[in-house]
Amino acid sequence: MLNLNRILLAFFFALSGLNAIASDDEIKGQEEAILTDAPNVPPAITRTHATKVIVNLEVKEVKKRMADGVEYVFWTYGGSVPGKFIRVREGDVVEFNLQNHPSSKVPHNIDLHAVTGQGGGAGASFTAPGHSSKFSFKAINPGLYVYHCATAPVAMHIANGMYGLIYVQPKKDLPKVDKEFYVMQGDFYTKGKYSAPGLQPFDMEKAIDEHPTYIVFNGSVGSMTGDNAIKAKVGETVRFYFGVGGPNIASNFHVIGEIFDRVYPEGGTKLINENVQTTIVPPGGSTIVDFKLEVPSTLILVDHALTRTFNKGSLGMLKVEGAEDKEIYSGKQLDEVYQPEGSGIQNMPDEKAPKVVTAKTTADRIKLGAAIYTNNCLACHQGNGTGIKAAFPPLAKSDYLNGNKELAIETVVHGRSGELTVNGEKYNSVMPAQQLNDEEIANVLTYVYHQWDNSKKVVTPAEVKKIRDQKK
Ligand code: HEC
Ligand SMILES: [Cu+2]
Repeated sequence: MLNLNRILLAFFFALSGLNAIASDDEIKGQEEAILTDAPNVPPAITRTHATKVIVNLEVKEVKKRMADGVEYVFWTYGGSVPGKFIRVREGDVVEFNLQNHPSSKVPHNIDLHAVTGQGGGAGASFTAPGHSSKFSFKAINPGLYVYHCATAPVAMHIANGMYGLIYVQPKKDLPKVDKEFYVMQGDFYTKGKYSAPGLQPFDMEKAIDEHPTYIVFNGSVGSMTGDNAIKAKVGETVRFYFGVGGPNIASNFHVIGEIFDRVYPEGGTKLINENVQTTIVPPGGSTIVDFKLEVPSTLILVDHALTRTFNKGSLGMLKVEGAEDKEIYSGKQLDEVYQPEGSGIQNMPDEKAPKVVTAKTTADRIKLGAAIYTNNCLACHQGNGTGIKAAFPPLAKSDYLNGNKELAIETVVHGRSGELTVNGEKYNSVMPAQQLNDEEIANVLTYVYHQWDNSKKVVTPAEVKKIRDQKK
């Protein structure tokens, strides 16, 4: 008798337990998903029950800007790279409609890493140009998932931009933040070199060798710099939903000038790491990072494998405006001469000190200047003098440089900071004063003036000295 009672009791509790799950997971009503283009994220879902979510996503092959003067035919989910951000809630049933625009050249499909089922939906969504496919899945696992095309050759479809993120919001969502951003990194392979102008075709050989020409955030060089920079205010907390489409290159995601207060490694929802500088994100993987903005600055988003950032494009900016807090960050407090004893800068003459090579002709000056340029200027202003959009102004055909020799000399002698307009583009950064002598500055500037269709001015050491002396 006692046993039977126990069994009945257990049965009763089991039933009530089942009921609790059933009511939470019971599908009530339906709605169409709000889809957004990067860097925007759909609003948080506030409903507390599961529903049927209808996603309509259109695949389009479009010609778009890869970098200034460079175009590429991207294959997209929704018209841009990365594809539309999809947000659903844990427990929702998603009805997925994939349309392939009639102008597409090839069939496409979608493999969502949030799907439990054959191929993540790939087979069920295989869609010829001018057709539409439908399948549905239940979003059982919360987290941030990559989706991508899985039509052969898969790596090529991904290399052309076919990826995006789907966030399955946990029943109990992550803590609220003030602003959310959507960023994806991808590697691109073009026949021409980085920045080679015109419409660039895909290069399969470079892709197989994993030698990307471009590694960028949100589908192009400069997608989040200058006027496109994302913005927030001091005091706000921000969250990045960050993913890597690849196809091949993992990201060492880092924000210069901030620390991730919280990281949800690999886009999962269980583990939280705190106080992280750089987090690694594999192709086909993601991460969620949160941080509070304490002081105004321009934060720089990078792949910390830095030649990718300075030579292949993976650079973004988050402009933070608001009041300074000099205790958290003072800015420069001192700039004075440092000459430890025996450093020999003023304690001449030293027989062993290398003699300054003096150029006798303009040709000499240009030749000596070329080496100085490579060692002292190239890292920022680039080998071809084009600079980097919104970060380092161009020296090639620069109206600032070509317009006024004295200003150019002053820039190199004393460095400069603050707002500056070159060829109509605004810069607001810091150029450090160059530790070069008068002869060397004359040489490097003469070299620069004789490159890239510049105005062929000649700068002499006497002119440099004059400007150096003026500010003393
Ligand atoms: C660490 C990066 C860096 C290095 C190295 C550097 N610059 Fe600059 N340069 C800048 C930045 C940033 C600016 C814009 C500063 C501003 O916004 O006020 C600039 C501005 C200039 C300008 C004026 C703007 C223009 O485009 O005409 C000249 C000329 C110039 N630099 C020349 C040089 C030369 C020559 C060298 C090497 C001797 C050099 N720079 C090295 C970062 C750098
Ligand atoms: Cu495809």
